[in-house]
Amino acid sequence: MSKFLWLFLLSCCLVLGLTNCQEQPDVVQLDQWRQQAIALNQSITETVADQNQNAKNQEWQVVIQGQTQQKLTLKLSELKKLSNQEIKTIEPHNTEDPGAIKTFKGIAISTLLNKSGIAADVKEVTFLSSDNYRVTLELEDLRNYPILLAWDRDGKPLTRSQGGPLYLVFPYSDYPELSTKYFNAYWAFYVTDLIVGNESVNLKVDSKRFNVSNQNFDLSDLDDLPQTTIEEPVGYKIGWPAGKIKFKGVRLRDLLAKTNLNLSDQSKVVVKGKSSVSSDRSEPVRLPASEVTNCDIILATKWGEQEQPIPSKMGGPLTLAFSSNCRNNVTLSPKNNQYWATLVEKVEID
Ligand SMILES: Nc1nc2c(c(=O)[nH]1)N[C@H]1C(S)=C(S)[C@@H](COP(=O)(O)O)O[C@H]1N2
Ligand SMILES: [Mo]
Repeated sequence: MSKFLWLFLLSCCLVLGLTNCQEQPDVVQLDQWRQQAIALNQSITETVADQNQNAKNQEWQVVIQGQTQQKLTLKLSELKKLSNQEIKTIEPHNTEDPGAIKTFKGIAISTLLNKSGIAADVKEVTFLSSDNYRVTLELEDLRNYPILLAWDRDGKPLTRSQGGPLYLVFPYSDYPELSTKYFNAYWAFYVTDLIVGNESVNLKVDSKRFNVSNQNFDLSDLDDLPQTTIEEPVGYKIGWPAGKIKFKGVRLRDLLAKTNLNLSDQSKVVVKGKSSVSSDRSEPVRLPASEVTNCDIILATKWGEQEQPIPSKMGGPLTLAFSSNCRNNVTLSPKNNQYWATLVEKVEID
């Protein structure tokens, strides 16, 4: 653990040192680094949990979705049949042999995007990992550089502790300019999803206990429900500016009222995101009925003064946000940022 912390501090110094030549890092950048440190620490804990999970897992797959012509789901074995592209590059944070050139094998993101087809106005692609880690790259860069989803390093499949089964790899050695734009933190481990551009809202509400299954809500359904605005410091880990942010959306309790679900005192409202951790982990976002009825827990569809839609880059189009009137419950504080769910797709009551 402390080894990782030192590595992080070291990498921060390097990044700070580099950017200092041109400009001071701004508050947003500093906050991003802070968030990344938190995410990194969490990922180490989660890797152990994931490794246990992995023993009974089916084959790893990647889903390409969003503003595509078709949604594609490809198993690792299918990816291997599609491509065997190689890049040779240094790998950041290679402590054993810094500067060593490694040979990665995988599939270029551009190959995947050609297969799925993409809408004309797409500008960026977001990569989601099984631990809910997220990075966003510009489409132009994915077109211009052989950035890979790699499964093999120096002839061996990438293990979980090496970022496998699918690891986002940048050809730093051939294109050194990539290492400043997409620094170490962009090398995402355990990639499960590519979100092309932005997605539209598609929320399922489900309860086995109340015999309600899969009621679907799109953005206009949610916009038709009573709207609430809160202004709070965000608890999201990745991609948000620091400070207080305005959120607009629907209170969870107003959504549930619409589905005719009456919560009992024992009910729990479980909020799930796209990432597999939100379903697999031992501690999903489980909200006690009392909090859902007594404080403002919001499914946010818009953010900021301009009430903009929430892009994939920020974990949109649907995120969970907590008003300060929820803070008497410690688990709901922004410090417990696991509860600030992103890429929300499902609400379950049990
Ligand atoms: N899936 C996933 N990938 C991730 C992270 C993470 O938390 N989850 N952390 C990132 C950050 S902040 C850094 S600095 C590097 C850490 O790489 P290292 O463990 O090889 O030092 O991985 C990046 N990739
Ligand atoms: Mo990091």
